[in-house]
Amino acid sequence: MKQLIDQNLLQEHNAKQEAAVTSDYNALAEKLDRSGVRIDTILEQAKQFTVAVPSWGVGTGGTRFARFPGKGEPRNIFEKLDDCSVIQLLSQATPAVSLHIPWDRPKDPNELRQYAEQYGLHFDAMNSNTFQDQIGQEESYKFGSLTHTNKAVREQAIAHNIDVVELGQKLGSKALTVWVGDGSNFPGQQHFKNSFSHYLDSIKTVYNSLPDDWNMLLEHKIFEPAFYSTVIQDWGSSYLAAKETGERCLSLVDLGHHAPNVNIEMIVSRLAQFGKLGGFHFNDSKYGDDDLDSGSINPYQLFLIFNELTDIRAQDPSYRPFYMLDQSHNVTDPIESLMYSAAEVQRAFVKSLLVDRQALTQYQETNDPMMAQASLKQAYNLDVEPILQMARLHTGGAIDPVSCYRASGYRAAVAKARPADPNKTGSGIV
Ligand code: LRH
Ligand code: MN
Repeated sequence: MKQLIDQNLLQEHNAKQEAAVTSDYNALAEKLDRSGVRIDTILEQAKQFTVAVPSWGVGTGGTRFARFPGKGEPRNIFEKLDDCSVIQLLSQATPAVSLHIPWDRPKDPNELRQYAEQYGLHFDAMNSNTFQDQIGQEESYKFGSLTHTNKAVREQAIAHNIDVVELGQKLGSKALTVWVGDGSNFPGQQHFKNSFSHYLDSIKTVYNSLPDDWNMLLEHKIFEPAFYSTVIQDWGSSYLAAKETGERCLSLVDLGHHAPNVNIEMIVSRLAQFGKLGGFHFNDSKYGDDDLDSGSINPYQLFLIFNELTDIRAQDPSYRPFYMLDQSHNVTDPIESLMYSAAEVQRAFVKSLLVDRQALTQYQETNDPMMAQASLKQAYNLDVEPILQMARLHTGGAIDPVSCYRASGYRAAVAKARPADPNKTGSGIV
């Protein structure tokens, strides 16, 4: 398999740390043994855990005010895949890449598929885009897309989504994520029922074009780019639309798309209880849709979300929603942020496996709130880093991906190979 980080450097990096990791791992093994947990069963699950990376996440992100491009930014989908291959090689947790169309539209899908496969990468959910107007586009999405009052605009948006599905089939993807920014900036500007009805008709037409083994994931968002109302504003609207549309139409939860302090782990439980929890866009935020690194602001919330997911999987071990990172890296090296974030999501998952569910259920049934929350904190407060390090070591990754990446000089090398385009500063998330 092709790799862009020297194997000797990776092995030397690991060799220096292996003894320390093994000693930490054995100490944790002994500690877990005392509470009847076999660490190797946890390690196996940690090694299986994966989360997809967003193709648009390896470029430098920005805000509406400015974007400060980093060195060696990828200039096309092939360079984006090169960077994604480095993230996968060192983290061993991100073998899938989620594409955004038209940003990543390849001239030859087969060539792109082979380019990814040389790195052991495959394609996760496809993302359509009817929140920007493309050059030469017939109808504008200024006042919406799938919900627009004008039928011609809705049909154009429907056709785009169907086209993305067809492209995704050639690339081996198995899902379409639909996020629309459709909404209004003024009270009275949009008819809530009519716009939602347009959405339902449009999304049903896209759904009817879906291959039998595909899922469609509807992504809700509280605001932005619309600042008064958004057609798919919350999990309720998303759930209703998914229910109305069909069995393989599910809801996707982007953590940053909720008002501050909303109980997202309860939304996860609700959607799963009614069979409509299809996937996640992991990130973190303090105020709005900040798209900050997962676990960087509120790691306990991330743990509580996985606590719900592990509880759900206790009933149905085959249940596996789509997991993807959806972040904007404005001030860090995107490769470092994505490797670190993948490990933070993996950490939340591993900690959720260490919750004593029998004890928790007992405390819940007997209304012992102190011991109930303490049983969650007991798992959350465990340092599971040795399990994550051992998982990477066993699967050919780096014990410490960020320091190995820095030692590799990859960023300096691509900075030379990819001279910056002085005109491409601008603003916006990508
Ligand atoms: C919208 C969103 C959506 C993507 C976009 C890049 O805020 O989360 O998932 O299409 O970011
Ligand atoms: Mn998202």
